[in-house]
Amino acid sequence: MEEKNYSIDPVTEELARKAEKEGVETLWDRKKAMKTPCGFGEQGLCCRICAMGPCRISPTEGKGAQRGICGATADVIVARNLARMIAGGLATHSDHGRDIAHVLHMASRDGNYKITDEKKLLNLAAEWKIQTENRDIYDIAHEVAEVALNEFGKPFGALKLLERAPEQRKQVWEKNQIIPGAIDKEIVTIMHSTHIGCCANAEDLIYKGMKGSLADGWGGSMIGTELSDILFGVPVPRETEANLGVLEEDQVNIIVHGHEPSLSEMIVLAVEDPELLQLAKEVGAKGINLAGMCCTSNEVTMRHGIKIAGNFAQQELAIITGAVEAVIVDVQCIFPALAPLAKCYHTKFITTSPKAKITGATHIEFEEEKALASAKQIVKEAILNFKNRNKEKVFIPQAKSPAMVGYSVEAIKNQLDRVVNSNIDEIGTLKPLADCIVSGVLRGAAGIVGCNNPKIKHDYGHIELMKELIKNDIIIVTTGCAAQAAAKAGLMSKEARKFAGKGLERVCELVDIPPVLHMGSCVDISRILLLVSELAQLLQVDMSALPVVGAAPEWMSEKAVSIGTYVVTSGIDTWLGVVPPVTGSATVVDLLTNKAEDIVGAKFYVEPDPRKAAQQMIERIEEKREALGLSL
Ligand code: SF4
Ligand code: WCC
Ligand code: FE2
Repeated sequence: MEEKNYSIDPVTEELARKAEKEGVETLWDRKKAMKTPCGFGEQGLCCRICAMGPCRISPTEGKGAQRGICGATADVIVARNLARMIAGGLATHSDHGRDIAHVLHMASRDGNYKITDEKKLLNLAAEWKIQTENRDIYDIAHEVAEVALNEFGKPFGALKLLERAPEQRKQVWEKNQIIPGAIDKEIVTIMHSTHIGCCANAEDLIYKGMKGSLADGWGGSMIGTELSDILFGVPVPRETEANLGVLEEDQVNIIVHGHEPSLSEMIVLAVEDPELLQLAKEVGAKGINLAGMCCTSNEVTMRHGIKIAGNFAQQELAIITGAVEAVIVDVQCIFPALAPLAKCYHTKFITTSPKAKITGATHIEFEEEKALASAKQIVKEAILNFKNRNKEKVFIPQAKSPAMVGYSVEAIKNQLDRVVNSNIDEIGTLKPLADCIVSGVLRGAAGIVGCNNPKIKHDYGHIELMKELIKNDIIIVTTGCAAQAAAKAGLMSKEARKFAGKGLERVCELVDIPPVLHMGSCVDISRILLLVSELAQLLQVDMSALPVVGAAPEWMSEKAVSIGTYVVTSGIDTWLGVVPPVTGSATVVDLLTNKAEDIVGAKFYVEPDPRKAAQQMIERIEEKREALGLSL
C-alpha cells in the first residue's frame, strides 16, 4: 500500500492505511475532497455579517469590488473577522474556566468534588483578599469560586489576575487602554463592535481583539487552571506513555477526549471502581484501560499519569484501531466525523455536555451534582460494549513512547530546588532558571503550543521546531496537542536530553528534567504566562525584554487565535506555522507583524517551514540577549 505521507508519526501512517483499506475516511481524505480553499475566505475578505451580503472584496487593488455594500473596506472586513475569531476563542476557554468555577462552588467534604490543594486555595484567597482565618476550607473555596464567577460579569473594574503581570507590562496595557474588564463583557463588546454599521477602523478592532485576548489568557484560562489545580491537584512530575500503542488488546479501552477535567477526573475514579472492574472481567476483559486525547488527555496525564492516546489529528484513528469500546467527549476539538465513523466499528461515541451534542452520538448527560454516578454509568456503557468488538477489525500499532509529564510552575520550581544551596539561597523560586539564562548556559526559552492542521504534515511542524531549538540550548515548555506530539516523539523522556545542546543537556541532568516540559492543556498556557511573568520580575524587566518566544506551528482553532494574540499582547513574539486569514488587508498584516512591536513590544511571525522558523527564533532570542547585555 502507498505511503500516506500525512504524518511523521508511523502509528498515524499505519492507521491511515488501515482506514483506506477499510474504506473509511479521515480528515486527510476530506481535506483532499475540499480541493482549493476559497481564496476570499483564506484572505479574510469575505463578510457575511449582514444579509445585504455576503460581500467579497477583490484581493486585487483597483479591480473588482473594493467595498462591501455598506462600504466596509478590506481592512475593516479582515479586522472584524479576526476580532470575531478572537472572541470565539476567548469565549471557549473562558466558558471552560467558568464551568470549573461552578464545580469549585459545589465542592464539599462529602460530595464528589473535593479540595485537593488547600495551599493553592489559601494563596488565591489571600491574593483576592478573602478572609481565611478561622474559616472552614470549603467556605473559603465557595467564596473564591464566587469571586471567580464575578470576574465574568462584574460591572466595574479590571480583571483581578492581571495584577500578576510585571509592572512594566501593566503600564503597556494601560497606555494602550487594553486592560480588560469582565470576561463576558469583552466578548460582548467585540460582538457588538463588529456588528454591521459599528466599528469601522481596522486598528481599533485589533486593539479590541488584543484587549479581549487578555481576558482569555489572564482571565478565563487562568481561572480554569488555578481552580482545576485547587480541585484536582497541582501537577507534579510523573511518568506516562504516549501514542495509540497504549491501547490494550485484552482490556476494555476507553478514550476521554475534549477539555474539562470535571468530567475526566470522575472517569478516572470510575474506572477504578471494584464493581465496574468486576463487570469488565465478567464480559471477558482483563481490565479497563483509560487513555486520553487532546486537552482532556493533558489534564489527566498531568495529574494522574493517564496514558496519552494521541493528539487532535489522531482522534479518528483511535476508533479505526477497532479496539476502542467508547470515546467519551465533552467540549471542543471533537470531530463531528466521529459519529458516522463510530458506526463503522463497534465504538460507542458518547457525548456528555449540553454544550456539545452531536448528531449520531449517544448522549449521556454528565450531571455534576451526581458526577461519580454519571461517570460510572458512562463507563458501564463502555464495558458492556466489549462483547461487540470485532476481533478481525482490531489492529493496535505497537509503538508508544515513554514521557515525563506534570511540569506545573510549582513542579518546575521544585525541580530547580535541586541545584539550590538552601543555606544561602531561597528555595521555591525560578532563580536557578534565570541564572542559567543570564549566564547563557540556556540561550532562552520557547513555548510551543497548539493543534494539528492538515495544512502541515502531522506533528512535523512541532517536532522539527522543537528539535532545532533544544539543539541550540533553548528549553521548551509546551501544552496542548504540541505537547502530545513531543511525548509521542520521545522528546519528553529523560533520554531526550541527548538531542539537546551542551548547555541544556547539562541543565536537564542537574535538575533531572527532559528538555521539553509538558505544562498541560491549552488553558494551561496561563501557566506559561505566569512562568515568564515571574522570570521577568526576577530579572526586573518587562516580559518583552526576555529571550523568550512562542510558537503555534500547526494551529487551527479560534482558541489558538486568541492564545496567539494574548501571548503577543503579553510581550512575547509568536511564530505561526499556518497563515491566518488576514492577508487580504495590508493594514492588518502590518499591524500584526510589524507595528504590534511598537504597541505591545512583540509581534507575529508567519513561517510554515519549522526549520526556518527555528532560525528566526534563535536570532530573535540572541537579539534580546544582546539588548539585555547578557553573555553572548
Ligand atoms: Fe457586506 Fe457590510 Fe453586510 Fe458585511 S456588513 S455583509 S460588508 S454589507
Ligand atoms: Ni488545544 Fe488545538 Fe489540541 Fe484543540 S486541544 S486541537 S485547540 S491544541
Ligand atoms: Fe485544548
